[in-house]
Amino acid sequence: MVRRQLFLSSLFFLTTVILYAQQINNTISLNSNWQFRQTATTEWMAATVPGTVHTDLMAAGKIEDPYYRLNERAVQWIDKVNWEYRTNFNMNMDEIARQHISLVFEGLDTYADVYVNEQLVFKADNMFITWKADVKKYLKTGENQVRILFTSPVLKGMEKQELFGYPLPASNDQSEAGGMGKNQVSIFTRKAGYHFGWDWGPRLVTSGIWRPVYFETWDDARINNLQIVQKSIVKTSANLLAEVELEAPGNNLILNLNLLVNGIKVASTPVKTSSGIIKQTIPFSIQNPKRWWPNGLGEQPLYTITAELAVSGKLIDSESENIGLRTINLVRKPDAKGNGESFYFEVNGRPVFAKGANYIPNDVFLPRVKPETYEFIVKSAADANMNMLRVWGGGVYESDLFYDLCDKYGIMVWQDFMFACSMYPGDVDFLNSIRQEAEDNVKRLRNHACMALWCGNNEIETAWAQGHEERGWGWKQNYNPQQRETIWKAYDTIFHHILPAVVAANTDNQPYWHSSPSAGMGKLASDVNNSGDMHYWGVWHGQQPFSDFRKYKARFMSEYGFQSFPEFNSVKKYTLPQDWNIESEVMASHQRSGIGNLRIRQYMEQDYQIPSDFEQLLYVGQLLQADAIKMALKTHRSDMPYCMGSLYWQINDCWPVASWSGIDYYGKWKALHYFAKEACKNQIINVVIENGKLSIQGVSDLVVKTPAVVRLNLMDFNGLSLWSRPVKVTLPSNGSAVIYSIDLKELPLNYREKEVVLTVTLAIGTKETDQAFVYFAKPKDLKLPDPGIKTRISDKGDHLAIEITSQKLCKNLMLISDNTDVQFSDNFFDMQPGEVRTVTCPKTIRWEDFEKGFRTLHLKQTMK
Ligand code: BMA
Repeated sequence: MVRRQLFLSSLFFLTTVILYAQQINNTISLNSNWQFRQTATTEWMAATVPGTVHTDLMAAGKIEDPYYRLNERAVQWIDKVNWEYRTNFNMNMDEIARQHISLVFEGLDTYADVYVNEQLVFKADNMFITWKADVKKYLKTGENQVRILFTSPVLKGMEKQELFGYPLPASNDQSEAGGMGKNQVSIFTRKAGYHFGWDWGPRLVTSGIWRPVYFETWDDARINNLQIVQKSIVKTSANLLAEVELEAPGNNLILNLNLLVNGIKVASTPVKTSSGIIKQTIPFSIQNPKRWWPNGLGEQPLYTITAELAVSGKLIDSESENIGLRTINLVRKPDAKGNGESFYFEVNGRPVFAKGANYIPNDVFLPRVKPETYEFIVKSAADANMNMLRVWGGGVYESDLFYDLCDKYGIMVWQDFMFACSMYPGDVDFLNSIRQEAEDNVKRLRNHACMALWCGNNEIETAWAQGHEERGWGWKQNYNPQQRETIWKAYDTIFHHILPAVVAANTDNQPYWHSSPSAGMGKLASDVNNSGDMHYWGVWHGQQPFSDFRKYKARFMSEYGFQSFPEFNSVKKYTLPQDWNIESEVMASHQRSGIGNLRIRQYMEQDYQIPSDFEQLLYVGQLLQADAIKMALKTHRSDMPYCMGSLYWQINDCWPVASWSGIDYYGKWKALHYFAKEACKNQIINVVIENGKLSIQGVSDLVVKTPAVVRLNLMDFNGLSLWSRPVKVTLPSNGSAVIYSIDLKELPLNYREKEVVLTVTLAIGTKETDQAFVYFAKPKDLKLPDPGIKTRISDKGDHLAIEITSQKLCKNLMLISDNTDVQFSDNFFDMQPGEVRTVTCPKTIRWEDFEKGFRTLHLKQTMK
């Protein structure tokens, strides 16, 4: 996103105005002094901008927190009425004297008629577009007013559905919960799909000024946009182009355009104006370029490129972009033996296995997501050794900050356009709006180093399954031939024409993939494809065993997942003690997948004893989920280079809920996220027991062969060693290989499968870099001892160190802090008999208070 420097009115500015004819292009924030009311009522209340009607009503004490217990139900009326926002503000003579005064809304949600001093300026109808207009003619010196009328998105949707003539599929639109009967009208409005409900989200259809609003005041010229094209990068130099778009409505003015790299001027060029938009290309180079690498593979150096515009020697405008020097390509080339087609990201010329997760918005009420929350989620991805997030198509094109953080932490972004699990209308206005939305967002995000892929939509190609009568989600069958043609034509136009054309025209060849999953243009994805990307839901939706992760191989696994509940301390935040049962009305309302609880139970009873205690049930549920996803991540990585990506569903939550997330709404890492951190390390071992054999797969993301030692130690739960073996191995370069295997018969198990564990440790040099605890029976059948856990907490100033000793084997030790929310450096781990381990956490309260609220839970405690 182009960052416009904010020159706030100051003494310096006033002096400048008087002394110089040319003035700086100025940004005047309009985020304050807002009020709101329901239309046709008389009570104006204070509003926060950026914000939403729901959060404003909450702040005004008119509604309760919709996330608490069943409160969501009581606020469904909000989206069925209209709302009005207004602000009064002053403009001084100097401001009014400027040649141009643009009113800019970075985001309006969604049907918004904007008035300046009661003159209609525009009618917004797309949440994802930046709305702007020159409003100079409506403004005056002194007091002015901006007023916005927000029309109900669901009533508008109803109108549009009536005009369209028949409903369109929108599987996740929880219209019934919203009191709309079968009318799933979300698809008629360009607004975040998940606001209408999803299988992990509430139905809270917001309205409001959801991103900043401001005036831009300027005179002769301004910089509209700055694109940095990376032509070539070699060791000694990077050759780039700055494509600057200027707006200068007057004639025959000589402007001076300067280009700076990290504040140092590298090029300067005169520009002659001739009424309108001017595109200026400035070639420049960076010597001895430092490359940007995905997390784990190198550094993430960024360069600040600035375009400055001067008139008569006076600087009037400036735009900056932070870029990372790198190439990212999506490589899809046929295998030598005709066995399908690759699907991998090549970064700086080398294949990179994409490790990560799918990402949804961090809240239904987007404007209240704090910068710290964005940083926490992106950093959590990086801390878990991930290198990619997929910004999924039912949410929003994220805030600039999110992509800045992905640049900073080396997280590549797979960016869906905002279309998911639905079919959309294809009338001219709708298509034009989509085109505008795509252009706005592609231009805003294209310079980011993290940007790896643009993807048309989520799961629509497979759901509709054009040309395959027997396939799809049963949508086609609801329409007559003419309707089908209309619906498919809209799909084809949006995803095969408009969106790829926008990406091609506005980026330096950034890749576009028409739908996720897909086996290729015109080829539907399935669970047995040898090309494209795959969403594998056999585990979970299809009730297949976890071991089937090994059966279904993909070139790139862009979705798979398994649900869990938030931990007990998180559940307490949105429930009362009478709700502490997963089937209670409140817990069930915070579980939006109809089959969710049933599936968790079905899988849990296969592997674990189902605890009757509520907290223990939540805990075991998290272990179950972590087991599933760890196995999938390790399996996909072991399938390298055939498979080159694994993104589980989903990293985060948008409210407190049972879901597929690895981090709950309150920021607590579930067992899954700790396990993912282990499974995503650059070099891992994957131990597989299959067909009477135990084999160890070595996986490495580094482009060197690494000599290592694997130590195997079979012991009983008291620590008595029964068999051990050190093995010299070599981890492959950027790949996977079986580095050791042994017949199970050779291990002295002696029918004690339920009482022994095999630890497998990977050592590189003197460092133990990975470890696996291998059991020979299901957790529910293990004869676990009481491990005799002892802990000692010491105060280390800014953090606490918890020394944990386990006398006997301890399975899945969970550290719990009841008095303060902290994140432990490690959690949910197994401990060997006699092991001493230190875990740390930030010190947020007094040692004594922490100590009082600290406790542990381990698997044995949940078993009969
Ligand atoms: C995937 C996603 C979401 C959904 C998830 C869990 O298909 O694309 O639509 O929330 O599955 O069912």
